[in-house]
Amino acid sequence: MKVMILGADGYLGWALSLRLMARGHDVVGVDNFATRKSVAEVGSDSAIPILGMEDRIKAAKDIHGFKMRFHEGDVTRYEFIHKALKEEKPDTVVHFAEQRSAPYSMINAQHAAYTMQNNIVGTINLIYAMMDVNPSMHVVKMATMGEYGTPNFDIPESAFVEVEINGKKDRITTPKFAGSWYHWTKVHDTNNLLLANKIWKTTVTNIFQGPVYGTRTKEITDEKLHTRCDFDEVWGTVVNRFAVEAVLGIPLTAYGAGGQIRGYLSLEDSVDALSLLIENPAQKGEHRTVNQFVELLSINEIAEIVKKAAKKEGIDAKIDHIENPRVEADKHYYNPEVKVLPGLGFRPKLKMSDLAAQLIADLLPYKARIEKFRDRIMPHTRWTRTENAR
Ligand code: USQ
Repeated sequence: MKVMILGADGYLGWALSLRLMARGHDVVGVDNFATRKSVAEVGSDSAIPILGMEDRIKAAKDIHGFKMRFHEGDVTRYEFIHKALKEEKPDTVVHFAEQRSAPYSMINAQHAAYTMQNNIVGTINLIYAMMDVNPSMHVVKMATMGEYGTPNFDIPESAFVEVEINGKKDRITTPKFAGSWYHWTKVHDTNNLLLANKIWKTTVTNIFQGPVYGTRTKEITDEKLHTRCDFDEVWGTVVNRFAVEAVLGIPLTAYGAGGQIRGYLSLEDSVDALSLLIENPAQKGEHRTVNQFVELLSINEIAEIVKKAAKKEGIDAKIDHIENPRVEADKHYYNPEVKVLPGLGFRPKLKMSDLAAQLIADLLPYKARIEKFRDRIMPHTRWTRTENAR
């Protein structure tokens, strides 16, 4: 099938491009390189060096014989995305082309507004362009588990729930209470996609994914094929950050009491699950909701896993509980439902405890490179407004 990946230069986008080509799909990438620029803006870089897009595509051809086309451009420009869809006529569009960092969105008013504009406008443009070019296209949209926040109820894998208010019953959208401007952009996208489905019967898979970690997939067999791996306080996610901290000998930065629970999955499991959802599309006119993660773990459990893995690599990692720069519950109930992916045959391959040592081993050769960004590790982007005013 022909798949267009918006955000093909990103952590997931590049890894998924390789996986889909390995599975015989025709892949067209789209990206405006915003992540590269925004990571440089906060004075950081990927822990592992990555090639530019032209060289990546050449390496994928030389090493695996994959052929990939690429359009450079910004999905917030309607004419661009409309033209790309019209020219390529994909069966499926995967939408990853969003600002994906919660801390980045919390820096100040400009960063909050950029995140809102970039993410919400990009998705609206995709909806309209798809309706104009091919209304039955399958849109695979990256949402986030963080849309729900950490509610004191079981999170259903469903866009709607039934409620009774004053004795009257109705269906409402599943309640959400996200914890950053970034996470709220995803809630707004979800609502906009639900309206498109209601009025135009669009075909959508909306994926509520938890934080992803790791450096490898089956196709990343050569350093020329690496996907990015961020670790700084703005762009790094917790597991990759802990692994880098272990490599640098910095105590693992557990925020607050460390009882925050999220649903984690490895990069390999993420691209595996995404491929399944692409190859088993939503029914025509269906808005399919998918909760995507493998293990529920607390920050304290992750810190212990990384500490143990570091020991295998000869590193004696320490764990520090530092003041939480975010406003979030660090002791809470968390129980999201997961039935769609298992129903499609998704079987996770490895747990974090199996993979953490490999992640650290993959980062060790780049210790000198990462060392240059040591001062970008400790959190200074705070959710409290005054301290970030820049
Ligand atoms: N945390 C630490 N120490 C650190 C970094 C993070 O304790 O050094 C904690 C955070 O306070 C939070 C948890 O780890 O409780 C997860 O934070 P994260 O930075 O790994 O992930 P998050 O900001 O939630 O965002 C990431 C991706 C985002 C995706 C989201 C899925 O950047 O694109 O939507 O994971 S989820 O978390 O389920 O919303």
